[in-house]
Amino acid sequence: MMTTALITGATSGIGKSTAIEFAKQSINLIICGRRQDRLDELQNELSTSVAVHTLCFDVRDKHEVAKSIENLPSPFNTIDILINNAGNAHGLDPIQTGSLDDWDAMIDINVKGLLYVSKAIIPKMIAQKSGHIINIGSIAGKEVYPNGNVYCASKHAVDAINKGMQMDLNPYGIKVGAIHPGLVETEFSNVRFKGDDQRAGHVYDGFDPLTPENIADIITFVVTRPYHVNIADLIVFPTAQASSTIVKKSL
Ligand code: NDP
Ligand code: 8X3
Repeated sequence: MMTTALITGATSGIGKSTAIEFAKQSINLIICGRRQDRLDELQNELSTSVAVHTLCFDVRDKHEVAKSIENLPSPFNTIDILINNAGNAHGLDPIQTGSLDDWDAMIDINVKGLLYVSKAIIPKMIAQKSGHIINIGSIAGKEVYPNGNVYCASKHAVDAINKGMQMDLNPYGIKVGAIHPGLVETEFSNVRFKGDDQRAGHVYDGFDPLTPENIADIITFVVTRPYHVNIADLIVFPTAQASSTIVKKSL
């Protein structure tokens, strides 16, 4: 049977690695992001093994999100798996000096964007009487760390939305689960520190962080379980990490 996954934030990091892993499992792909050149490159790479469709939209634009998903051509209009992954931290500042623009970005992308995409896809899954939604949360959605304030709030919201989706979609046989990574070396810190790549690199100094491939591997495990098995909530740390603030470094 043909399986199709829609992955948001597939131009980089966890989303891109997940697309690559899914292609190895013969899962057809709808890859999303704002950078069309990167989507095209990934489509070229993966379309030798699976069918790949690209959707270029900003998850903040609810009309664009709805239109793009509504107009998906066959066979991509049947979506079996949704990976709600697009998101980032913007800034790392104490609450008293945090930027309103950063706060807007995190709430609009990580929370409202996830909702807009879900809203467009859930009715399709209800009609199909099946589907699997994986929400990418964070350890920041389970605990709060200094200067993490609004990013942590956005990921706590993802945690709550995940639990709400589990309850509300239960009558329809739709699987819902969240994966909450600790420190993963992607473009995440480059975005958080607004292109200060030196500062971003230092986040991962002195220990072995998770790689996006590690998380993609786990997401692939989760989506390949039998349909009656739902991995509902999963925290993944690098071995060096015990909490948001406890990381064993060799420095
Ligand atoms: P990256 O910065 O490498 O990837 C982020 C992805 O999100 C990109 O593909 C980007 O695509 C997409 N994205 C960001 N903003 C938007 C937007 N407005 N509209 C559409 N797409 C958007 O980071 P990661 O891979 O690390 O992050 C993926 C998820 O994992 C995020 O939700 C993050 O919070 C979470 N996470 C990350 C951890 C880490 O340590 N790296 C740990 C825990 C959770 P484009 O720019 O092309 O739009
Ligand atoms: C990303 C991990 O610790 O920077 O969600 O919040 S952390």
